[in-house]
Amino acid sequence: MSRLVVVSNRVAVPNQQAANTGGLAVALREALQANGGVWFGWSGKIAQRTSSQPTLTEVAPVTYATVDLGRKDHSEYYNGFANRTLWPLFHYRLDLAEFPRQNYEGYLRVNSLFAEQLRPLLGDDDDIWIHDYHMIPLASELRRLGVRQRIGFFLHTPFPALEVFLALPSHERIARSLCAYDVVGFQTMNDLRAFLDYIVNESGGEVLEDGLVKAYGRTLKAQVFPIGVEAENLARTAAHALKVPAVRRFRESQRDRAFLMGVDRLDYSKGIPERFEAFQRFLERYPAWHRQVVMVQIAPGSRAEVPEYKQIREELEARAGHLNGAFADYDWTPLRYLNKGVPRETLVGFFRLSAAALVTPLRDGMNLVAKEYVCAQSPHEPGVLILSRFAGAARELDAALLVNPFDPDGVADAIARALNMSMEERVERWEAMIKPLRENSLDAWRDSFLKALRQAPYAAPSDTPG
Ligand code: GDG
Repeated sequence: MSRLVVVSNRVAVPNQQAANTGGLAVALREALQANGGVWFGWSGKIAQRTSSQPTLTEVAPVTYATVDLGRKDHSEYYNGFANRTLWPLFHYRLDLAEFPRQNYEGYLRVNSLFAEQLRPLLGDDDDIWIHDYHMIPLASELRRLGVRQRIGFFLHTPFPALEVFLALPSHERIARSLCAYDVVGFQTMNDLRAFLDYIVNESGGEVLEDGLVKAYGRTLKAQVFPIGVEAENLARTAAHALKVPAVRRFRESQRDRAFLMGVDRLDYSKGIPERFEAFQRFLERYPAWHRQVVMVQIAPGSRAEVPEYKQIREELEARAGHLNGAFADYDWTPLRYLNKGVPRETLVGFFRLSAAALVTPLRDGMNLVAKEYVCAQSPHEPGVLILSRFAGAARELDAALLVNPFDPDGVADAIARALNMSMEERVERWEAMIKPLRENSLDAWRDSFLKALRQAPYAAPSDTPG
């Protein structure tokens, strides 16, 4: 079996405090350990200058290769094009997307530099798996350097509808870069369809019956691979949840109150202000629930250097203060807003304890919180998932209470419905949701992507350009 090379913006180097040590990092590391390999990406450090070669950390059989970014590269590539152009655009926020050419050039420059630093680490039979919107041009840069190995790409975010994508001045180059891969993976059919729309209507390419794409002189496979979670592991952790002191303390402090839960990276795509508004509407319209219910929102900060993220943080502080000012009493605070992360065990414990979770992004590639929440429930007394129809997860979890996050009254009604739901209905909905989550676990997702990659090339020998 060939070696695997994983490339992602952040690298989970063992024994280093990395932002990225969740389930996904563990699943990728397992794949690397199976046959040996390399994990390449940004170190998370900002230096005076971008490193001229990667720092290598060997933890046999895996080599972790990380690059420090200079301030200008970090600002143009990461804060700039990745997080102020592609991220808002891919989440349908044209109002927030900015298109300075300098940032686009920085994005291409860093990708080309990554390609040059990765090239010498590659073996002839390696399979290369590149993750997410930060790295779209990497395959075409590697191909330019003569790399012929199989290269796959997985997009964790949505791929936007044609009319939205066309607003990107560099749409042609980005789409052409996607076609330099052998396999391009998306979270949902919606995302795949949007990409194929571009191929058919804009690239002059074609989509063949077996799902193959022919465009820009190449043949590749574009396919849906909905990312999963570690279902069994979460269930095991959740079963011991009440042993976690923080979880027990919280339960004791709330006596018999029902508890609603939200967990999101602090990001405007997650619909947190809209959720606070919906909770406020619920309190206004369902006064019988006053004192009987508490909502906990956990929102660790992210991308703090990007102005839109500072803004949303301030907005949430103001809204939380306003809501509690209007409704709290000396012995009841309806909204607990924590602008920090909590340990995973505690989080899973809160999932288990809560009556319902509000997962209401305005747009989300998948949303793992929704899936983790379901896995953490007790089979006999599960909580209710209130889920945005605009999260990729809504495709598989259609037995959740699906809501439109732009409609606060509708979400308020869903909260009331969740709190009043019979145990029989809760169990029925939960059983319908847990089944696909067990079948399409995180490991199964990883393995099916790698299987598709290892079946490349998809072109008939006579079709291969050059
Ligand atoms: C991108 C796409 C797609 C959150 N707060 C805490 C904490 N978390 C964990 C959650 C979950 C993860 O972080 C967040 O994943 P999401 O999927 O919800 O969202 P993004 O970060 O935006 O991820 C998304 C994903 O990639 C994978 O493809 O689903 O659509 O946007 O695992 O549990 N974990 C701990 N403490 C916290 O306070 N321990």
